[in-house]
Amino acid sequence: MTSKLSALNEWVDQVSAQCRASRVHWCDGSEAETQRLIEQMLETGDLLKLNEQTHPDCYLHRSDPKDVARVEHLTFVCTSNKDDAGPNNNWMDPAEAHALMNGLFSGCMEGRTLYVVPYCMGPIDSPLSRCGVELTDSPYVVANMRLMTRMGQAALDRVEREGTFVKGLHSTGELDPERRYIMHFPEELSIQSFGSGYGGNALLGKKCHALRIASYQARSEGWLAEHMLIVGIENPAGEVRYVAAAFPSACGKTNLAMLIPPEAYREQGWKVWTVGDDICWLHPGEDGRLYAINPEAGFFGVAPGTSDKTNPNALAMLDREAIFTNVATTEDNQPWWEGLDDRVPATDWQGRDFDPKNGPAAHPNSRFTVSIQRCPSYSDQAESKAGVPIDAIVFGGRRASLAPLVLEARDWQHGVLVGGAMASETTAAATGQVGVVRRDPMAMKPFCGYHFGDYWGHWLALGEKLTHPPKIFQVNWFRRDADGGFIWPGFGDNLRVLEWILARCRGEVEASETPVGLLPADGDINLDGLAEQPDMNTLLAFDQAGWREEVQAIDAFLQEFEPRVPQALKDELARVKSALS
Ligand code: OXD
Ligand code: MN
Repeated sequence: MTSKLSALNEWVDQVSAQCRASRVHWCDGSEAETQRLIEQMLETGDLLKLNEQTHPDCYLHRSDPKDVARVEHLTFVCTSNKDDAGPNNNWMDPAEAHALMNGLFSGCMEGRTLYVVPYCMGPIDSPLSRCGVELTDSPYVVANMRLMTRMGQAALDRVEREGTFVKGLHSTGELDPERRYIMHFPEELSIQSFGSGYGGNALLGKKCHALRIASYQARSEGWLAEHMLIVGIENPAGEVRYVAAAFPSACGKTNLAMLIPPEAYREQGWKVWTVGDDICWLHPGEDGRLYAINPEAGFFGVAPGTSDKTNPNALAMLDREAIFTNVATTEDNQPWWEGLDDRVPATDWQGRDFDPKNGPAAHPNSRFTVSIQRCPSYSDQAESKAGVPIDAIVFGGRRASLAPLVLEARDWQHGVLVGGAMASETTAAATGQVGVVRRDPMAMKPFCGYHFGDYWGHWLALGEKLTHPPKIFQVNWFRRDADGGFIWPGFGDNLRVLEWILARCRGEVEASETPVGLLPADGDINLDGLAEQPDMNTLLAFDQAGWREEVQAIDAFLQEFEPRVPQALKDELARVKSALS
């Protein structure tokens, strides 16, 4: 097979010759194709079959033990002008990066098949969607891309109609961490990834395209590509309001996207609808509101901690047609991870007999891949061409202290400061130390494809175009008490906070003003039905001295992005500072 688009054919021919691929396979995305790939991976050991009775059509992939997370230090944004990538990215000169990658790709697919994977990010017929083609030598990547994107013939048809697409080239190479690079060329709308088979490094539609390249594209086209879940909240009157929420990796976006309301809420008729759990493309609509689509079609969720208590919806979709990566297995070959239940696993994520001395049985960043359509709370608006209208944008972080349970920004400009100043403790989703507080503006630190100063400027400019902008909030589910325990119950009970947020959006409740934003008044977060009353005084305290230190830290952080920090953002910080003094 070839394509009607000569630019695509020429690129495939050129890559296939350069990599000396033994075969080229154009993916049509069909069921039969997936079955053939799975058979082949079962033969090579790339996939292992899990218990067919309990988990029909579920497979386990064990990655190389040194290839288990995104590698931010090996991820580059290659713009012709270094300053355009900003201090928030590693930068390499495009010519140098191409020379390096050409060397790595040269001959790397000898004896391997080159798969041509056309995909569409977003509903296949939505004008807000964008297409790409990934060339990869990994059948595991193909199988994941089929779950994570609209992949195959329909995407190819759209690529051919439009004539433009993001070019992604990927090879697992030898999985040598010394020969591993994830390169982005935003000016060329292209991505080159070598030496890793891990999700965020290798499924190029996800972080590389839908965030880094798309954020760059979105800036010139007047929209936003964000690291946000999208969730619909239906109240007892049957009205559904949509919230987009940004959290750093492994801070519970998947859980929030498909939360089950507390019993008292369920009885009243509250429901939650999942549109997306990780990435959100926000476009201004003609009515002056912001509309969101989820560019993805599946979940690549963190397994550890997922249980029928924390996320029953996720668990319900993980017993069929799922790919598990780096989880442990039980004696009867069911997938298992820490926090799932109290069974003792037989085999750890590296295939060894489980021995607690070797650390956790499942890798802390082990994942499941599953189609969003399997989600019990899948929204009937997830395929909407126009997207869903967003009432509230929520920024969240993992902070043991200071940041209150919820805080409302005064207006869009203040909201951009709140998002830009976000900080969170690091998690296992990326290699490096876990638990260190780092600034993670809009949860985009690892994902923004250009200079943060320009990015904040773009947020501010976009806000000016919206006659009905969403309100912006900050949340923190992770406050700890003196013994280190979490104060807020989290999970389904986070709906209590979302209820307040939506009530604020409709102007139904008052809030109390502080220099750093608006806090719920006493008693305005509904705690009915909670077995234990959390310490709301701590959760909603305004710590003036703590915030004074915080604004100094924010100021120092913003300075790192000079001279490109928008004046309006500095003015906003100055306003907060003076209100605090
Ligand atoms: C993810 C991540 O995989 O943010 O979504 O690391
Ligand atoms: Mn993510």
